[in-house]
Amino acid sequence: MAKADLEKARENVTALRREIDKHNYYYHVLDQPLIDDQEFDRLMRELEQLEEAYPELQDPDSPTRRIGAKPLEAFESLEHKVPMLGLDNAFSEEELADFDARVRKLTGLKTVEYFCELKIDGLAVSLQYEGGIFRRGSTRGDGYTGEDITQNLRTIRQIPLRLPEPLTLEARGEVYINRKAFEKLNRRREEEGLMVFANPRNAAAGSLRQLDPRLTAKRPLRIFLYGLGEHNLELTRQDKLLDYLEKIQLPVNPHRRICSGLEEVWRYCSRWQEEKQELPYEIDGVVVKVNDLEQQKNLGTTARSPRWAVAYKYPPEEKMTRVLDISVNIGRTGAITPVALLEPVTLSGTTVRRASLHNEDLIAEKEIKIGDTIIVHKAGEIIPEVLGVVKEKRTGKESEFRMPRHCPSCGSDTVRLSGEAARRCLNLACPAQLVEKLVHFASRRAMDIEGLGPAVAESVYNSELVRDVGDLYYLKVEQLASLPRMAEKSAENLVSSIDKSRGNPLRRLLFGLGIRFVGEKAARLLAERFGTLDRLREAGEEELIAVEEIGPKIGEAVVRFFNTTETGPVLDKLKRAGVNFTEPVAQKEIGALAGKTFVFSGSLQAYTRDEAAALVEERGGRVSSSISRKTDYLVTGDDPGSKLAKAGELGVEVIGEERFKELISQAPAGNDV
Ligand code: 3BA
Repeated sequence: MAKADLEKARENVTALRREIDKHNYYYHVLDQPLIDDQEFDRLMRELEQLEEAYPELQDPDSPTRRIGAKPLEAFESLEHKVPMLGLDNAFSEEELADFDARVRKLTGLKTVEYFCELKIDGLAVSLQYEGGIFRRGSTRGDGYTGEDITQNLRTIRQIPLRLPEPLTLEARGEVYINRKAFEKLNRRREEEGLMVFANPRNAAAGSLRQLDPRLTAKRPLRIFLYGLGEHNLELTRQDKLLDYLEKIQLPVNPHRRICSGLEEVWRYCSRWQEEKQELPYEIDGVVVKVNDLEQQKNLGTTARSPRWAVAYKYPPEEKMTRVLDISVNIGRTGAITPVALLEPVTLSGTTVRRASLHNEDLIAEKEIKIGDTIIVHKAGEIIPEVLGVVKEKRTGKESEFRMPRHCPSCGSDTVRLSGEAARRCLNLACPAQLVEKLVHFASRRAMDIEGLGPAVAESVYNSELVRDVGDLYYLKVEQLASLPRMAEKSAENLVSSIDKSRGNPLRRLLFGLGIRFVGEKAARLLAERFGTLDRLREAGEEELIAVEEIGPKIGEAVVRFFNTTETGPVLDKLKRAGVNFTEPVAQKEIGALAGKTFVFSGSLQAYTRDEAAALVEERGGRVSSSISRKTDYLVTGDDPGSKLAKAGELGVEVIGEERFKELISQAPAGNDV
């Protein structure tokens, strides 16, 4: 009887899983739901209950098990058996024509048949299916090894956990986020005091990099597949490859087209330059591929990219809008930055409302007035920048902007020090500066205290609970919960993320302290060299600038920081609170080449640059791209170039490949610690 029950349940479970997989496909891939959400939820609950009642029927690939339970410690790396190469870019019609000319020359064809795909602005990933089951997924990484992000990819509903046929293949594509979903995500993060993402691509990348798949599951990630890695299919053309991916129910971008010859390709690129605004996601160009797979094979690849494909990249967008007003921001160093408040416009998919004007000289140089019509673009596709004023649009009602003579936060006089572009508030106790210092200290790359964004920082400052970063570690849940707009739960979360930050390595603390000129990199170098905050504190300028890549500007700023009267009490508070003041000893520091800096010039016979660099780093040495007095060895290969002369001038020891091999073999790689 029990046996019969189990068999019956097994049949039900199998049928339910099929049914749910089907609805997932119709809903998430085809965007044509067959049933409404309640009905779908009912099916899921039914399956969950059966799996609970019959544990022997549980299956890690059940649709109930998309989201893994445990966060990872770190991502494992995963080797790409077929490398995931990069794409060559073409930035103009002419460069596209060069690509076509080269393909025609190499194939001997008069007209080449191309296949054009929209270039999704996301993150390349690889999905491995074995016997139809999604087994592993990874990022592109350096093209040869990526990170195993299987847990995170499983949360993407568009990715089938099971294919309709028991195929073994590796599909490749791009994970992305729709523009609307991106804006919604950012609005929510802003409310929660979390760091907002600069663009949908960064949001997608950040989401895939979460160690906790439950967080990834909350992000609106999507995917388009466009290629194959390892597989044993018999395919002849790129267009058929995509049709095939579509047939096995993987999400494939519907906008794609065979174009015969350059002219048709160009028309396709131009058309989408006009129409890309209408798409729900961002594209940054068109990928043009030789359609015939045999021709692709004959064209082959270079070390970096296939010769049969090119990415035609759209020029960055520019838009006209109006300067509604100019306000100022006070930074953590007291620098006062003018910011243009703009009539909102969409630029490469996101709404732009503000653009930094950097300083008063720049405003004067560009002759920007309040009320002006201006042209904005995004520098590096991220940061909005005012390109110039459209003077023809002036009405005479525009008004001149003058930098405030008094700090809008504390009222002290603002001054412009000689040689500086910025006007500053010099009051070390200026509330706006102190709040910015807190925000910086808590930022992701510094102490990574989640939930301490600008709004919360201002609130804890105004409440007088916190005057400097040291006070953060003495905050109690009850104190925080009594602040306006702070829920009990958020207060608990904040205290626990502050608590967690106590254990951060010294380099994060150093960066977070906001010492002038000490960015992330300098902080890391100093932490690695001195090991503890106390030793760093004792170091003189001389000792500081002896560190590779630490110059006098940084050295002086560090000394000044420790000599400033405000510093001592803050460090004492941090120390008493049990904040970690040490840098964990990296394996590299105990290697046999510890402290030695190598620069490579020209190509080596036995190793690629990356391999040679890895050999040095495994032994505790460092590799730098430029030569300086602090370089220990210049390793020369074929065609060493100008670095050789520089080494001569600086008296740096020059060694050839043979000597390099000797050094490496005499200095075995450090053991794991
Ligand atoms: N097609 C990105 N690479 C792409 C397979 C080749 C390729 C891309 C593409 C190399 C897109 C480089 C990373 C990579 C898979 C390697 C596309 C897109 N085709 N449509 C020709 O939409 N962003 N990116 N991905 N292998």
